[in-house]
Amino acid sequence: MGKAESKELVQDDQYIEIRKIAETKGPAEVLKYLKENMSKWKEETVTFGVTGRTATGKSTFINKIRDVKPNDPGFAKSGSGNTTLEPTAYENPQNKRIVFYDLPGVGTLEFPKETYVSKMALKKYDYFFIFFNFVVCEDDYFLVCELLKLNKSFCLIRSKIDEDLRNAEEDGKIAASVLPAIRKQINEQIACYDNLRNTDALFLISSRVKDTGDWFKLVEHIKRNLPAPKYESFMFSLPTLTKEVIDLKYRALEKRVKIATVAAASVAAIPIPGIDLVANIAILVEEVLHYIRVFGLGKKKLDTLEGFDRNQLNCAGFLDPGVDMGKVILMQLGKLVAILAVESVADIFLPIIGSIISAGTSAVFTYRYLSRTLRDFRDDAVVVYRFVLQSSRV
Ligand SMILES: Nc1nc2c(ncn2[C@@H]2O[C@H](COP(=O)(O)OP(=O)(O)O)[C@@H](O)[C@H]2O)c(=O)[nH]1
Ligand SMILES: [Mg+2]
Repeated sequence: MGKAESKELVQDDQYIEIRKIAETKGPAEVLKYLKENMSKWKEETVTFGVTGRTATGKSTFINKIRDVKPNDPGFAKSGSGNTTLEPTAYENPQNKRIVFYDLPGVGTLEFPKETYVSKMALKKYDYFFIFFNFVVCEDDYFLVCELLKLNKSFCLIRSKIDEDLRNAEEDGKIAASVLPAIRKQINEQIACYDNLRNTDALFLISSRVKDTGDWFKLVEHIKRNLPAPKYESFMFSLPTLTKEVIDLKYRALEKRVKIATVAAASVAAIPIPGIDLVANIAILVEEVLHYIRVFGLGKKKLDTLEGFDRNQLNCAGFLDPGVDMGKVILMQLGKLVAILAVESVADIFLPIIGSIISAGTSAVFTYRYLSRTLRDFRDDAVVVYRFVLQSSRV
């Protein structure tokens, strides 16, 4: 295991940089670099533009992707049939730097094509969702071409597929054939547009029925088209739209475990007696809190699930009011230390750690503890997701 991991780390740009800092400037600088980089995503702003004709499902989508319910602050009124007259900002309550703008549709009397690009300040957005109902119309295509000129990423969204699935059932059609048929029909229709032929940016979704549609593919498209820290920031505050989102989060957090471990090793290498444990516990508290938030396991969130027993979760020990996180971690660490054979941290992270310290047990425990906690919390997120899915089917 150690060897494969070492190889993986050597190829990673960030690790090459850490190694350089370790060799030239020493462990204190490594720690500083890591702390700054681990929270970099918090400073990222991500600005999404959501556009398309009235009643194509924009407002409903904007609520769904932020997990905002009808009585919550910032709920986007859906079904009003009103045309938005100016860009309206909807922040993600988990992270107010991630903003979805409901944009007026293009090609209306108020917003003719000629002035749309400048009036809407399209340049400021990172990514666009273009909603349509049955066909992609000339005005949608005009926008696509303008976005391409501006070198902006976008996707085409056909929403409400739960309705198609329901209708198909009523009509006695085979459910599995419904979505491929819709996709084929749309692809044939947009084949006349040079810039959309064979597009990889068409997604069929439902904002109403859980686990339905191309949500995962959509998130992957966003991943390919946003700079890494922006994507990370977006994804960390994404609700569990499908089970696969939990895995995406798990993989992104796994990378942080490695970084936190190097941070812990750097702390251990700073020759101030006593500081190592305190600083490492602080790193652990921060990480554990972060995992809880990312997986949507906070007490407030869980309290909204009627009838859910949170004591069944691995993270339950962290959710009691006024809990001392550091103490819980220390206790859990104590148990872990008792069952783990002490190995050298160099076995796990040879290329970097070798240049920081010769050996350090606290970094090993950081690695083992965080890996295990992350797996446990991922499993918790799956338990919660299954519960929500079950309740929505009752
Ligand atoms: N069944 C179903 N209805 C939807 C979905 N998305 C939106 N709607 C409904 O379609 C209507 C128009 O949606 P809305 O979000 O207001 O569209 P907007 O005008 O583009 O913002 C509303 O009655 C929504 O409840 C969906 O995914 N499934
Ligand atoms: Mg709307």
